[in-house]
Amino acid sequence: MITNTELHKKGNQFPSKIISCKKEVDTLYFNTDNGVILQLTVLRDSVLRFRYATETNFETDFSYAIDKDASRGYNFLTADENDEVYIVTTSKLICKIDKSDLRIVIYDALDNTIVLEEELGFHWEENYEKGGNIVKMSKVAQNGESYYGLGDKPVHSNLRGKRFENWATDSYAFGRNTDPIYKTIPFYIGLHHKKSYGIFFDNSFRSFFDFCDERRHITSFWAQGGEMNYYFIYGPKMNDVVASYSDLTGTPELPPLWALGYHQCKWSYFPESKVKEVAHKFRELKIPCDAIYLDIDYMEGFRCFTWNKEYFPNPKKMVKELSDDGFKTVVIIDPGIKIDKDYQVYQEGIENDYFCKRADGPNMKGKVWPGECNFPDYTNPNVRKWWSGLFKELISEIGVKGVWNDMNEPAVMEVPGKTFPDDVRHDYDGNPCSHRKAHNIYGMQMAKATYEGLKKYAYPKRPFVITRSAYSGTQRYTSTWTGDNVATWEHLWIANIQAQRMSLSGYSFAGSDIGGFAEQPTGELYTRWIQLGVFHPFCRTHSSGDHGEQEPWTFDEEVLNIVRKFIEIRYQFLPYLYTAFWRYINEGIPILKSLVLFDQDDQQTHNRTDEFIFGEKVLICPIIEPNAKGRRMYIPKGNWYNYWDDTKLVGGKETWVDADIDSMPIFIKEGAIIPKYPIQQYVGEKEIDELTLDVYYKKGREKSELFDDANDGYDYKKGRFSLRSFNLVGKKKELIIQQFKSGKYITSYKTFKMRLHGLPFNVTKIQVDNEEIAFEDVKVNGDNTIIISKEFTELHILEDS
Ligand code: MIG
Repeated sequence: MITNTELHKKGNQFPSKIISCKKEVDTLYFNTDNGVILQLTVLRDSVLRFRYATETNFETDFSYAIDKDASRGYNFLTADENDEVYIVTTSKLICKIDKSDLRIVIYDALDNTIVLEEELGFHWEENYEKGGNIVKMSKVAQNGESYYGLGDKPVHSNLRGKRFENWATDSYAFGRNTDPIYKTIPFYIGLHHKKSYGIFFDNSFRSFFDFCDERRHITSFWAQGGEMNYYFIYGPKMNDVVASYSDLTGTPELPPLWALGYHQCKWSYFPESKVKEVAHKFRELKIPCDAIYLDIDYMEGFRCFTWNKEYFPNPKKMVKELSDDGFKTVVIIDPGIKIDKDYQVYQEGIENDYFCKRADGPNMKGKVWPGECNFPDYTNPNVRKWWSGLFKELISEIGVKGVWNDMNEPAVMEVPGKTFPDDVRHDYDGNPCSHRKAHNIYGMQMAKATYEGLKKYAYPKRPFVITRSAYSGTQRYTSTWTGDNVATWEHLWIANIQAQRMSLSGYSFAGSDIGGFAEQPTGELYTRWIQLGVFHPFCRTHSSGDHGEQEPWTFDEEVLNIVRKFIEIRYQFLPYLYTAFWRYINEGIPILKSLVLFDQDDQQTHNRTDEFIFGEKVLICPIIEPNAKGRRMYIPKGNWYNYWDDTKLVGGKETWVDADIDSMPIFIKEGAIIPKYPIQQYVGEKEIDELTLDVYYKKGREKSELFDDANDGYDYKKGRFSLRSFNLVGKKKELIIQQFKSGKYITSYKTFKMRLHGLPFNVTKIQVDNEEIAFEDVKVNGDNTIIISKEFTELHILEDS
């Protein structure tokens, strides 16, 4: 293995002294005596980009990760120098570049403390075998520093003390600490002295991160090719670090609301009668469900864009019938195209030269489900265009609503490395390269092409895509799941960690195979998994099928009832989740918040793994052990209501929480206003004529939001959304709620049903917009419910003295 920081390692080369510096608008160029160039760009007051070239010049500046709409612009920028250093100052940061060796130290501009300090800084080793450099960077780990992020790594939340590799890998039945697995998100967050920053190493080659593993106080990262090219993102709030990273690499558009419902999947449901039987059972047993998936067996010999006519004689009719019953059909599409001269997709690929090639010319050939296959080069824009077009029939004719991209690491069977050989050629959008560079972004470009096809043919509805492999930025196009997990308790822990980590890594729309893909969960494990899964942005049961059944009714009556209850909870929380999604797409705020992100100043949160905040105000902690009647958990600072019985709890400590099999620890932050839908069997089943608001009294102030729109389509982009923000002010004998409205969308509901929790006084008077309302109209003191027009501006609930 290549090690980065061992000084003795022969071959490391370092920049020498700076001989010149020039500034062009927001970019500075530093040239060293031995020919190294540092390009430092100030993207924003808190975001700096560092790029290094070792020979004459830089590569073409091209990235799949960076969003074309990423913000640029700063309030303040000066460049200075003294005898030792150049000094670049923004309103947030001071960056000093050592004249003798190009090493960098970054300070917080407000208090002059060190945020990030280089150890060896940039260095490199020539790669005589493959060409180019192995590019390296090492930093000093500050006292008490912890590290987070890196996408789907199935390890403890704090990455300190470990080394990681980024190389997208099909990892059937991976386990705790397996590395690498499916995704490559080379973005981490450091936290020390209550300050947080991020590093995004935008290099798609195989890369490594070492957090004080090789040497105790050193953090380093390196890649087997390409440029040292990274972004430094300052917080100091972790929330702002993630938001800035999301701004840089993008967020998705809103998904159709049904995509946030419950999904049922298996490898595979076939024939048609089986699909219908499963769908029918959901309705019969009244378990809400929005989507059903067809895995590879729906195809004719695993040929993408075909149907097995024996199992599915009339797909259009089936999809229509499912749709009439509220089910959206999602189908799998893999990258491998069967080599079969009678198969049209293959013919088109050959005729137009769309497949990836080996270095010496022949098409890349590999075995996957259909047998010997060729693989489209999704890094070629023409290929992506062709691929997008292939979805026309599935989407506009047959009525499929979502597409599931699997095997796109890319996975190849029966070969060493389980993927393409290094010499395979890619277009890389006009920057031809080998698979060493394109591997980690291959799945992303496939998902992008799929998304573009769906978007076109689903219009004016929104597309839904899910991918297994991903690189930074893939969140712009598609949701994702965590791959082939196992039905074990350890994997329930992993699922929880991964969903949180993905959220912290800018990729909120993620979830695990509920119940485990491989092997068979007990009813208890399945129940505990559903309880967690309904609080993940993507919520789907999936299993490999060869280990028995995994539908909610295949365990026993008790499991069925609990599973139904929790899926119903998810459907009730949909407007709350949708609002969190909207904040995510607009502001880059992660939907799941690990406790460290929620309260980084509280040292207790730095090494927590299980507890997290769902949206803004709901604290969740799954039960991840068998035979539990509850568990110990950390309640973050603040006051919380137990969701189940409204008892109040003061945070800032560990505590035991009861949670028998039909329950789990759920707490609501005081002052929260949580919007809820009635239970529906699928999104849109009912016209919502009244929206419930669960109002949790707090002494003091709290702000909550509610976002609504048509739940599909693009009108929200033209201002046809409804955003309500609620200011709650609680006093000793009074509760005031003010509402501020914006947007042009008219919601279907006309009234709010407010359920008041934890009022410390007896209500004797209610005023809406300065008018008293009669008590007959409301049910206060009985079940503490008030029904009120959605148009109210100010509500006073009080006890008259
Ligand atoms: O080699 O399509 O992760 O979700 O059910 C297995 C069959 C291929 C792996 C995916 C899994 C899917 C399965 N696929």
